[in-house]
Amino acid sequence: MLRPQSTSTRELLNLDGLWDFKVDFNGEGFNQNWASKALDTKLQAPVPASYNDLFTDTAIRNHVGWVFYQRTVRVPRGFAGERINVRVDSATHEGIVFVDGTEVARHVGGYMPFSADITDHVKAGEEFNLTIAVNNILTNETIPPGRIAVGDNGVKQQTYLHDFYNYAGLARSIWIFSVPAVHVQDVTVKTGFDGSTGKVAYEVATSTAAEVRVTLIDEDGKQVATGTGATGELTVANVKLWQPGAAYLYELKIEALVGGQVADEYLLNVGVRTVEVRGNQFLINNEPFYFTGFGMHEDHVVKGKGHDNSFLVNDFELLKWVGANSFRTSHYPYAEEVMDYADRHGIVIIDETAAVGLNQNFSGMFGGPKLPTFGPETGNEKTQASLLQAVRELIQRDKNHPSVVLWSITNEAETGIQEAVDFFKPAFDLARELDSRPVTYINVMTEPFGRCMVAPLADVICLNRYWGWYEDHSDLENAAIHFEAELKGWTEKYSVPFIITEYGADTLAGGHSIHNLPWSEEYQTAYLDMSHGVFDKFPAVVGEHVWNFADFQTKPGIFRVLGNKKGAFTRDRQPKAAAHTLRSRWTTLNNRKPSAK
Ligand code: GCB
Repeated sequence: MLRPQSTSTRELLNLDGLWDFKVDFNGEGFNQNWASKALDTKLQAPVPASYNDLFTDTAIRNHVGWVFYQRTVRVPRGFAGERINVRVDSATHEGIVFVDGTEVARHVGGYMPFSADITDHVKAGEEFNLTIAVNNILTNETIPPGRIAVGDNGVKQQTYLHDFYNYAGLARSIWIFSVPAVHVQDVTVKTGFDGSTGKVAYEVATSTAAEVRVTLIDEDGKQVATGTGATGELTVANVKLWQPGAAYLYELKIEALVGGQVADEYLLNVGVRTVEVRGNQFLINNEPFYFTGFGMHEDHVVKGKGHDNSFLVNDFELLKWVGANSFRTSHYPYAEEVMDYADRHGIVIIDETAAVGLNQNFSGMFGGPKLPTFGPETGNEKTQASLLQAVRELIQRDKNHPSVVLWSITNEAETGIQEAVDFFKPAFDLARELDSRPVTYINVMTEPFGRCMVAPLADVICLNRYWGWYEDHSDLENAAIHFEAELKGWTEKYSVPFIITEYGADTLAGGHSIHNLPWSEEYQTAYLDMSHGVFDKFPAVVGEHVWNFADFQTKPGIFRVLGNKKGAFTRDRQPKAAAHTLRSRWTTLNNRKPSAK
């Protein structure tokens, strides 16, 4: 799905701002047709933002079900004669869009965009009533999965098997945009190079038959290659590569022509780079790449998962300051603005679906009955179909980002049983059918190398390990021994690169201990030093992502003290001592392991 944009042939109107907002406490919003008239409410909610932390009313925060957002929109006069569309960058977890009370779009999956052609429902120059109903419910058939329980007090409760809080609402932008009747519908680029000659293979889909012309423009605005036809390969002399930490972006201008006249123009940023797994190395542009960085979250005070460009810039500034060259979109796809910014600033991304919590072994910790992870009431064919949809939509949305180097299918699923292979193999196959990037999954500590059956499906094995925290708590000497023994086992069994995608210790900023007691800043730094000492012994370990970049909000009712405190930064982005420890290690690594230098 192409991001809407404003070009010489396209108009774009952003609908961010305060919307009328009403919580459907009694489940009557659809029966009473709330979308067909002005919402009877005094509440307003900002878009983009999760709604949960905005209000003082606890019932809103804890609501399980639908909420309604509404505003009037005047269609700009300049949209006249064009196809008019509405686009929702995300609605967590299900969204239904109504134009003057008529449903025009519906989508399940809380972190993906969807759009609808509303030309037949609106008129340029006139107003219409736009309502978006949003549902936060997670079931065994959604990704991520969850379960609704009803307490003895008769109140519905949402449970789920991941620790981050289930923020909901319209956390990303809403747009209307116009495209000409004949327009560019999709474009896929694949890049490579041979010596100093770059290659940009492209494939363009148009709404109806049209001629296609493409032009590649460098950062100085100079045209460096042109092509015609819906598919082709452009050659770029003296190519400037997209490099981690040193991004270079060309602009690909794609034109759809009818009778020699330009009907539509679309612009795409293109970074020329290659990604390859060779033996136990991860190569970017044929050079071994060592991942330094974090698992992150879209998480901020008040806005929850609401996208905000100020926080975006500041988070990337902190990544740069600490020497991080990469991050993982744990545990769901992030806003498209984040992906674009990473492209522009040379930050490498492991791009993850929202398939987190497919593991009933965690039900003890998170609450809920202990059921089999895969079965009629839990992960079934419908869940699997949702996972495949998640993989398809992720790749469809993010395939052209040079920053994305690896697809992550799932985080910490149960993988030691044959049902897991049956469940996940189609998702690996689909990712490989849709794209050429390597594919990974994130292995949980309870599925070690002797047990996990999904590992053979992966091009890269990612390990989340908490030696010294959940195991060998406060005992770093034994943690080091066990960590090393485990990595030895994995790296002897599988000849692939390994990335430690989580390791971390909860830490109270300002907590100190001369004895390195857990939760102190001293313990967090000692824990990191211990872990790094272990990683450096293994050439096959090609990356380290600390859990987490910053402290974040968690599900109520689990063993967290006002949130997960494993951040190297606090929730308001101030450095703990660990951030300085990481900075001194990572700023000297320069994308390479010390042992590889
Ligand atoms: C994990 C999960 C992550 C949690 C983390 C923790 O293994 O992947 O979502 O937040 O552990 O802190 O327990």
